[in-house]
Amino acid sequence: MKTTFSKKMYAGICILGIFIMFSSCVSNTEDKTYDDAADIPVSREMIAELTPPPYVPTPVGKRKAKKLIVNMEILEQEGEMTDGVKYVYWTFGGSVPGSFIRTRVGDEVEFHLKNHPDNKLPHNIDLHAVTGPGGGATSSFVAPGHEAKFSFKVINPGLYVYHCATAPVGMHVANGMYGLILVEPEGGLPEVDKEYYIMQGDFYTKGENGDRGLQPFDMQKAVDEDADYVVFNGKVGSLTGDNAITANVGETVRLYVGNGGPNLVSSFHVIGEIFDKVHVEGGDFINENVQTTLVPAGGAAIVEFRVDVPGTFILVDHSIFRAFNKGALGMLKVQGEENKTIYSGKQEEGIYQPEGGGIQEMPSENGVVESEIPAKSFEEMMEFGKATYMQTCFACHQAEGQGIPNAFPPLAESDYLNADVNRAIDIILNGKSGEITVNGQKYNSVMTRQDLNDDEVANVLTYIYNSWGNSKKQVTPAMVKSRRNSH
Ligand code: HEC
Ligand SMILES: [Cu+2]
Repeated sequence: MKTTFSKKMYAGICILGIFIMFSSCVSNTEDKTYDDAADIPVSREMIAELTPPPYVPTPVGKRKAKKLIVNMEILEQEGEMTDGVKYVYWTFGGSVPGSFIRTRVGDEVEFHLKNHPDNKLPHNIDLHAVTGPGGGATSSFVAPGHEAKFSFKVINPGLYVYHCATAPVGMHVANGMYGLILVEPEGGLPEVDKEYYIMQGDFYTKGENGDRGLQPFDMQKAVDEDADYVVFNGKVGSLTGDNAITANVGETVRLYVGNGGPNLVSSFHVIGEIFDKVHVEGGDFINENVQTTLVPAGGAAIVEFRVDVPGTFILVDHSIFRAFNKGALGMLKVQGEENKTIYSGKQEEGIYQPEGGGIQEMPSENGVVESEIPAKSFEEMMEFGKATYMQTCFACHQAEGQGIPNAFPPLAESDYLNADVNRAIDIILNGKSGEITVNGQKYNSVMTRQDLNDDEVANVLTYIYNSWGNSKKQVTPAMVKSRRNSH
């Protein structure tokens, strides 16, 4: 009632002042703003586009509020947690996290929740974007082979989690039943170049991290909050290597970041980037220039940044053992021109001698000039090599070169290492990412380039090749130097 009246009044004023106030008339009559989003009328129907991670549906832009039909199918299906480890996921739409739902304020969502006849259990959905008891849970409870329908009006803009709320709730969530629903404000969010969907979750398996085979859910570990896997988008490696998300230098990137839990909160961070903007907790409040943002279990955040330099930027939960040992690691690969002002790369290295002599020049780039350093005996190389190993390599590859299953490949009796000396030198000089197979186990992770001079590389590799059952090769500084120069 109130709205119709004020619309007419506006039209009247507009006609009187049509020459002076033309532009404001157009905006006021065409796009009336409503104090109460519940009053926004809907025109026509539309089937919602749903996307699996890391993709998001088309932005709402300037579209009017609509009746939006969401067809969501629940599927219980076996998937891969990491190489050789299988898990039965319960999913909204066949992915973990579930399909991304994109709406705008004022939309009336007609939700069809379908429980596939092959499923074993009843499920439902609680959407945090719903104003109503249980967020829709009580109205959406549905047995296998059935479909439940309910509808709701989205009245608060923001990024919201949805999840299953069927008992035992924790178990349904732990098996992957969560996702994100975005409610854009009238007129849509500002345009950006790239948008992606990332959601963290913690998983609890009967076996330990890396134990092979089909792993059942472990209720006691879940209660104890003792996670075996903490991952982005449902599995280890969902966003690394060929699955990395991408952007070009100069582009703006928006990440819709959720956390399904069930237990752990996420300290979301992108190594080598600063978030220009964070929609804190997915709401209206925007913080700027943020390094790490906290994403609570059952919560979300929208982060935005411009990528200025090329390279691989690593996405992590900065509770850092989760990233390097439990899977919470992803990659954003940025291509384009270098910008040496923003980031130079290593410019020079000198020898620092506190007892005098100041900083000496080191024949840096190409390593140490051999003639200046007398050649070392094999015993000396082993000794220096061990020292370098214990300083730089040990943290990941472990004291006896045994590595850590699923995270860091072994150097002890490594068929990969022994097969090719030049390749091993290159890995230390340039770093390594992408899938490799070491002694029959697949690894798909990142080793950053190690800042060692030719002598140090030669020593450490000689030490490794002559320890732990390896092939007893000797690596000389000259060999390292020629690999360095070949790039
Ligand atoms: C921060 C952790 C980390 C550190 C430190 C590190 N590595 Fe690695 N390394 C890795 C990872 C991860 C891989 C596998 C990369 C992949 O999946 O592509 C790897 C792979 C390798 C490989 C090839 C695979 C194999 O097992 O034979 C060699 C050789 C190697 N590293 C040697 C070294 C040496 C020597 C050092 C020390 C100078 C070192 N690494 C330091 C993490 C690390
Ligand atoms: Cu469920």
